[in-house]
Amino acid sequence: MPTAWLREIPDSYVSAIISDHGRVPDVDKARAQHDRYQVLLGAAGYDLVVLPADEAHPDCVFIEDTAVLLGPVAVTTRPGAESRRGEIAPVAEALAERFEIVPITEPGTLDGGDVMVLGGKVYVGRSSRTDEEGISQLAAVAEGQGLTVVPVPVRGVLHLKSAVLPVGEETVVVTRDTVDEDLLADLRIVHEARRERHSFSALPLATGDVLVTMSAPETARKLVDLGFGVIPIDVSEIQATDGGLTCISILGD
Ligand code: CIR
Repeated sequence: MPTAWLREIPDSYVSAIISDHGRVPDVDKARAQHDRYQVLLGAAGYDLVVLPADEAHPDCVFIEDTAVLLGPVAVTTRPGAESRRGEIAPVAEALAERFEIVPITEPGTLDGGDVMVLGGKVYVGRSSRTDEEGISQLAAVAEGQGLTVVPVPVRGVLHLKSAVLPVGEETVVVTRDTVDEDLLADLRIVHEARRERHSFSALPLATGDVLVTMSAPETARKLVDLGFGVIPIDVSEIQATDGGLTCISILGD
């Protein structure tokens, strides 16, 4: 049975890191949206492991940033934002029941939101949060499993998966002018609709359907036209603090 690891939203979520594009979130509404997300994952057949919130870590709901699953290994990260480094331990403890834990160590930094595993390749965003050393530590694990690592410099967005969203085995939705698309040459690229810039996020499910943000209907329509089954969900209060649909879970087989 596929498993989804999630983390509850603390009251301190109002103090999450917010970029210039963001705003202070409504915590009650964020929790209702997070509940709905859990219902949809459950309906798609995922076994849910929901870790408690940590008031000392306002961004802890963004569990994706804390670990990357690569086969039998969970690479636990060293987040680029210092205020987030204390999020790792409880996630590592939960994942240790199923995976060998390999940590990213100082001085490297890596956020899980910068890592996209697709088609036998591991694309890693070089961003304000993930540095060269973090990428090379991740690459050592990935290459040991026969996976090719493709570093992808990202600009104007927080993470690689803020702008390059996998929606299927070989298809990604890309926000224009954020990455060199030649680096994604093996993949089919669908562009985010121009008037929905930075509104689209997605999460492909084990069922083959794709969760998509309700704030990007034109982009969702492009996917429907390509034959994808899309399930819209409102995560406005997650997007308010620069999150998306991938970042609030870690999905495993
Ligand atoms: C942060 O700035 O770290 C959080 N407010 C948002 C993290 C989003 N994570 C993700 O997309 N993987």
